Amino acid sequence: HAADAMRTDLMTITRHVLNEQSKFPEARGDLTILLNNIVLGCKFVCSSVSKAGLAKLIGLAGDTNVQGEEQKKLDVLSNDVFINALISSGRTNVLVSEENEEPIIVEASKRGRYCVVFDPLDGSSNIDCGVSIGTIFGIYMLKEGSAGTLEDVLQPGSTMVAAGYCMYGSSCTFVLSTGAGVNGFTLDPSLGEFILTHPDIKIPKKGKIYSVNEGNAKNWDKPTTLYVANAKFPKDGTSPKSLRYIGSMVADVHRTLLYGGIFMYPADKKSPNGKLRVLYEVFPMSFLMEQAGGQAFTGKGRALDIVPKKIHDRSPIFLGSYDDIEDIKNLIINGH
Ligand code: AHM
Ligand code: MG
Repeated sequence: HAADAMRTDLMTITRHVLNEQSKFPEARGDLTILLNNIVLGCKFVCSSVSKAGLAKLIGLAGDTNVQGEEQKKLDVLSNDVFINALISSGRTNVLVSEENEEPIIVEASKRGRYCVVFDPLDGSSNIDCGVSIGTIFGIYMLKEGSAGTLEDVLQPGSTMVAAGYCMYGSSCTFVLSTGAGVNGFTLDPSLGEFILTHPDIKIPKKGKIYSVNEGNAKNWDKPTTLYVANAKFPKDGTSPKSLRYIGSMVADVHRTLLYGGIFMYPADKKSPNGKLRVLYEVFPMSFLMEQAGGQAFTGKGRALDIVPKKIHDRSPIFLGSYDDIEDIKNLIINGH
């Protein structure tokens, strides 16, 4: 019976990644081990996020609690957890975190073949009010012959071997691509395991939602202004689009992936490069979008073709349903 089979034959994230890797005879299981450690970090953050409100009762973040120990802020705590999980996997080499000014070069005895770029807890303005936040990561393989330098992570996003995010929302959701489509997993708290719940995610070809911080409209350029005006007052007789903006990239991108539509953080007069960071925000999300059949565009070209110059570089980003990104491209290229 199919329904019973579903319940007794659990596709955990580890099993799924092992299956995917078995298609590559040269794979040594290193990526599986690395991803397992990332998953561990996400489980830890998930549990901490759900207790964040409680933690406030015994002492403010950054304060000392009743035991007299310093309480770490959630984003600092998450960063420490991920760095430890990544280094202890023995599979990493160069790490870039949003929380660290400089890249972390893993000590020789613990080095492996992978570089990981990550934002341990994105959407920090949403922590204190209980709105969804998330972890974003991208994985590069060390360049042929490299011992591990900054050059290994200053690569276009198209060379990533895997990317994903974990959303700490009403449930804890892990979305992953190793370059063969996108799959979504939900944490079963009773098992402590991520179970495949959204196999082979494909973004709808066209959406009915636009997602942008409209408070910046005063400083937008003409194409962005026109796009949003068209979304509200369509000239072709179609219904206006709905506006959804959470202000947590992981949550806004997750909704875009599942429901379709466009998410944008465009350039504006105050921020000519937008706000979002290329390596650990724009690249992983663009990788997932393309793998799900959508597009990611910077306003000038394909987002995954950017060659970052510095690890904390920013870029404008328009990502989402294939047709919706075509619309913004046409506006930028043709002015209508
Ligand atoms: P953060 O890394 O400081 O949390 O900022 C990134 C977040 C994204 O999650 C989100 O898409 C964006 O900032 C929202 O910015 P704004 O508040 O300007 O709309
Ligand atoms: Mg961030």
